[in-house]
Amino acid sequence: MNDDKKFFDDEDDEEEIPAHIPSEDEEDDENNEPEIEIHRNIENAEVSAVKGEYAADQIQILEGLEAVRMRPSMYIGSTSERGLHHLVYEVVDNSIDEALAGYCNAINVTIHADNSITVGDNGRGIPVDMHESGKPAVEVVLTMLHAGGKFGDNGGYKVSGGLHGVGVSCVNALSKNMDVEVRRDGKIYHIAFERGNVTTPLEIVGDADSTGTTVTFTPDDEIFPITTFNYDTLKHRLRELAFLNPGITITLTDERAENKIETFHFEGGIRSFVEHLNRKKEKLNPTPIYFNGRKDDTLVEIAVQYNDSYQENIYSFVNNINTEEGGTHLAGFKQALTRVANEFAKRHNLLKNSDSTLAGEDVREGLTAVLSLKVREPQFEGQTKTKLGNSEVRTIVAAIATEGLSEFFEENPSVTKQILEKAVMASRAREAARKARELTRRKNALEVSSLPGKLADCSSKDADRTEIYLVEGDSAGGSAKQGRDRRFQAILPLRGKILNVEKARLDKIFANAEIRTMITAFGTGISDEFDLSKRRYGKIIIMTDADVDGAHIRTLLLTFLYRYMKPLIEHGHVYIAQPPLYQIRKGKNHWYTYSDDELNKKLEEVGRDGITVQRYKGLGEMNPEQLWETTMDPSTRTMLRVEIENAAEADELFTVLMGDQVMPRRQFIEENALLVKNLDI
Ligand code: 0RA
Repeated sequence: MNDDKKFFDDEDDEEEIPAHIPSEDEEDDENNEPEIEIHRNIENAEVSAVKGEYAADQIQILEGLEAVRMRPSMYIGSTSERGLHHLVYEVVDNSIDEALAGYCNAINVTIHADNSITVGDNGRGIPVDMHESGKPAVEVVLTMLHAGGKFGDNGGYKVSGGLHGVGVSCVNALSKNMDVEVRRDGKIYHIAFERGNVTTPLEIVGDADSTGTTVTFTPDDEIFPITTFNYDTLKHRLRELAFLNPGITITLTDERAENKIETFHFEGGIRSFVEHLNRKKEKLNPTPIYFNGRKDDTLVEIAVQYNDSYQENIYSFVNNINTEEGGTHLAGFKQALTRVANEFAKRHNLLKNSDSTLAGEDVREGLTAVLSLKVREPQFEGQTKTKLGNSEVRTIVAAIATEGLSEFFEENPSVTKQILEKAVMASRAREAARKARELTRRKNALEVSSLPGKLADCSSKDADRTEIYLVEGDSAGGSAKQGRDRRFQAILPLRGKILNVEKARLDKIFANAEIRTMITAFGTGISDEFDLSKRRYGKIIIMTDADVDGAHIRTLLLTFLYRYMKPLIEHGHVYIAQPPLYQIRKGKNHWYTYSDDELNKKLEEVGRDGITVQRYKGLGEMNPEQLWETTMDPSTRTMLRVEIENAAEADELFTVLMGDQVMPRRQFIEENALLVKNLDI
């Protein structure tokens, strides 16, 4: 009995795989000819792990939970909000494992009014029989670190304990209270804990006519500085899990808000995922390209849909873990796409002599793709342990993708031509950009100083201390230049509107003076050539007026930084200055306020008589001293650091704000009107 059959129901559809696949980029080639089964268009694809027989004595006991409370970050990454939400994912992953093993199809997550969380599933229920230690298995599972034995040696894909390899026992250790209810063998069992210690031993509390596990926990405020769960953060991950595991229905309920409830269930799996990612874009192929296949224990699913933007968006997952740093699976996919696209383009004469070949990045312009793999023993590498290292996976994915893409291209020549004509345009733009860039470089070499003339640089060269202010307009630029501390603060005044990079290719971007100036000043280069270590400043601070134009310029700048210098944002180098909206004067005293609320509070406090209130229409109305005092002095200013909580959502935000479609933008503005009421209209 092999449950994998559910996933691949056309087992005998074996095909020849081309032995040689050209290598993409730096990766080296492997010549072993893989035996890979290719399967396409399987409706309701379902992934099932091989079932492992469970026995209470298979659970290994490694260590107690004190270690987790002593060093929580070692187990859950951090005790920040990220770590807090990780607690929920850890429990949910266990339920997902039950689903992958074929025993569970419903998971309910509830945020209670007191910020406790319940995760319920209809799986087999955590075993309750006696373990050799004399304790019931459920107690062992919840109090001993790494007590697993559920999968592992017995087969199956280790999904739970994923990113940090922990388990529900860690959640227990870091919870003020935990209540676990198991429905199994016709009975309801209950056990309770406080900070990982049993407070109510396992007892039967009723009869059950179903099976499953319900875990309720309250994160420990001795461990987590913030214990408030964010609905959208949980929603995002649960929806992602529902896309990746199509058989499952996941609900999320928020009892803090008037019983907000959402259900996630996607029969289409990663096809629906790709449609979701592209839902606000103009599509080239109306239905996503979908294919899957396997070799030995490695299962591969890929969905692809092109849109008319200039961005590439590939999301890859291994055992439900988002491999943000990519890895061998991603390299294999890119390699296949580049090769298949070039073959098609040559055969259909889409390339002029001068074009030679399409580069990988050309073929990925406007690409949205989701890769989902199940790998038996994944090796996660990289800084955040989200880069797949297994070398055999590259060949497997390349072969499956070559086959799947070739077939789609052959069967859909007109859409494919559209896609590849876009790639040809991208290739020409890239070539033009390269020439423009070389021209700039040569010019720079001849000039005395290669830095742009408008830049008022700082004297320090220590990129950890220095800052550059991007300032809207020459007059504010003037004030900033006079008000700054020139030892470590540089000022770059930006004139007029900068280019909307969301609607431009690389050649246009290099032709834009304001953008060229920034690239030179920052020192890092852009896109593929970006090099964080070459940055000339530690902080890039966007300082625009507090009005609609200022907001627009700020968004244009952020769009550019996000699309072409993303690591600057990812590493926390990008900030937004917060200039005051009002100055209040009374006699010899003065105060600044940064919002209407704050203004009213201050007016209450100091009394409204005799008072003058100045509303700053723009930065230019502040003199250099005022600008320093309110916005630039590191000892008193407040700034916002720009963070990307979620790449997919950030991408969508920029698409909506800066892209072609008017309706989604209008909708966004309507939905967020309350948040932007401070804008000067
Ligand atoms: C250990 C062994 C088995 C299942 C589980 C744990 C399990 C854990 C969680 C956590 C949340 N929901 C869960 N569901 C199951 C295997 C049980 C068997 O073989 O009967």
